[in-house]
Amino acid sequence: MKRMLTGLKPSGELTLGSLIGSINQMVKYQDEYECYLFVPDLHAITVSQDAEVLAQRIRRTLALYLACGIDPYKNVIYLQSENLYHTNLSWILECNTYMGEASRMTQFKDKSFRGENVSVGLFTYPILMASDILLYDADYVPVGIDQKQHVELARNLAIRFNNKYGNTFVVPEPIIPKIGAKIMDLQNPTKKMSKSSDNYKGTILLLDSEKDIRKKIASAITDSDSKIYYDEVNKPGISNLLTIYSALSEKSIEEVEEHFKDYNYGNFKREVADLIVLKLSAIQKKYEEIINSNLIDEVLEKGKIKTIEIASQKYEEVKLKVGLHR
Ligand code: ATP
Ligand code: LTN
Repeated sequence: MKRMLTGLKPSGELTLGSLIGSINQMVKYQDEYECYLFVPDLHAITVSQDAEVLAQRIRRTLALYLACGIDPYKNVIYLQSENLYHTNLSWILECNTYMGEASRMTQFKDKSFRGENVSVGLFTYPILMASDILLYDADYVPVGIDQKQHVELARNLAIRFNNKYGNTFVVPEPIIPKIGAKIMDLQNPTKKMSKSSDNYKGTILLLDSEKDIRKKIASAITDSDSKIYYDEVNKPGISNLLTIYSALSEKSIEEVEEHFKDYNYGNFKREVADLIVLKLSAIQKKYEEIINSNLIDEVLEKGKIKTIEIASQKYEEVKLKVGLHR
């Protein structure tokens, strides 16, 4: 059975973008592939975090995975920092990564341009991400478009290592959703909807109240035209809402355009909000049942044992090939 793996950083509250771009892909494929879903908490500390808030977010992220429909009995679910092999392999991969290729990562350029006190971890984190993927011989990695370049780095590192030391790693492939690979900010539809955005009105969080969801969609930036059709360049706001509706309803963009063609913007937004509320309220109901139960710890214990076993074998193989032994 092919293996699929992904993770969502607990550096903020999960958004509608992460649901559509990443989690829903895992939910869709969980019967077809052996799925590994983890919380990359070591990635979260590439930017400064409050310790208590981070610990809460780790739990909330796990509860949300399960509430979104990830089956805890079918999938391997784990916490990155509980498995030391991720950072161990990352070091070996770092020593096989060129400064030039690491410096080409556009997300680092964007993030470091915005922030002060940029950490070395923020620069090297795509290599830790490669380690997360290669340790488990993942065939497929479902991510939003912003992470495609990082999965490509993992591919390049796998190929380089295999060529130098003999076949060791599976070369992973990114799985980018056809619809919703980049859900846009509602207030600035040329920018990605992100959990670390400064404008809270632009991002829908999975745990937002119905009232907030309706307000955010009602105030989403559109245009002065009054027609509803998909045109990313001239109508980014409307196109973004059509994409959200299409991804959540699992209908094509053409079907959704046809459905809304005679609507005015107000009614269109109301129906988009209705669908988001319907989907997120079901998730929130499950989340409330899970967050204070023992399920999270049970699942993590199981995941920890299984992933340490797999990762230790891969790491030992790598160590031997590299010459790290007596
Ligand atoms: P930040 O923007 O704060 O760095 P993020 O929201 O991109 O964080 P994650 O929550 O770790 O970071 O992203 C988890 C997954 O969801 C990644 O695969 C990412 O590509 C995807 N994702 C995140 N935001 C979006 C979006 N707006 N549209 C589509 N996919 C997204
Ligand atoms: N870097 C990703 C999160 C992440 C990840 C991974 C995704 C860390 N390790 C391995 C897929 C596979 C992010 O910032 N969204």
